[in-house]
Amino acid sequence: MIKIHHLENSRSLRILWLLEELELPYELVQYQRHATTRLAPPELKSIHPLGKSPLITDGDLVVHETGAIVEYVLTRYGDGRLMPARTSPDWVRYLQWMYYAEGSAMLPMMLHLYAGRLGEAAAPLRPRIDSEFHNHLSYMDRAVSATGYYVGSEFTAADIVLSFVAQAAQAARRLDPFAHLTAQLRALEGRSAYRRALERGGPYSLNIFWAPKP
Ligand SMILES: N[C@@H](CCC(=O)N[C@@H](CS)C(=O)NCC(=O)O)C(=O)O
Repeated sequence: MIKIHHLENSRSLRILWLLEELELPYELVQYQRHATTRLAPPELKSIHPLGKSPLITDGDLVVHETGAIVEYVLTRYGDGRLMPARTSPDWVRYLQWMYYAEGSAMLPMMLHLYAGRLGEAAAPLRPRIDSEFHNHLSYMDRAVSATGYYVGSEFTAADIVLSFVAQAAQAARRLDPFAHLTAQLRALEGRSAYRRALERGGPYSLNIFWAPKP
């Protein structure tokens, strides 16, 4: 059975959500962040040297990195669900979104997060961070404007993976101008599988990272 090594308030909720959508059984191992540094506890490094979450084990196999975990789970257990067929023209679009989420869209979120710790010293970075926020969020907003999904008119794992970007933007108070993305996030968070993942994973908030200081 798949075991999810789940760090609180993290990207890892997406993997619980994926398995809930697929109605696959899984074992959950919970990890708490350090109260001050917010980093993952050292025990995660005994599963994988990076010590990051999400992380799954399936028998002897250890898989890290959200996109790879999603790809592994869908290929091994998905029976064609939550992704377009490889022969479909939508498949390459799906692939792009899957890589884009962590490879590109998270960059402005992370820059914003770390620049926030520099206070005024980060001022020269601000225009670039802000323009990249706008660049990515408007691109994502346009993409979901027609159907509410990134790929065609079907809910896919790309919607799950990219939801974290929208949630981080929401915590940073940057999501409101993007009406389609905001509506999509609301709809996704209403899905019963998402609600079950939240119940199982425990309290979830990204405000501790991205919310602006009062
Ligand atoms: N691109 C990686 C990012 C993994 C990552 O940085 N996870 C964060 C949680 S959102 C983490 O484990 N942080 C704790 C730490 O760095 O100690 C993925 O999507 O799997």
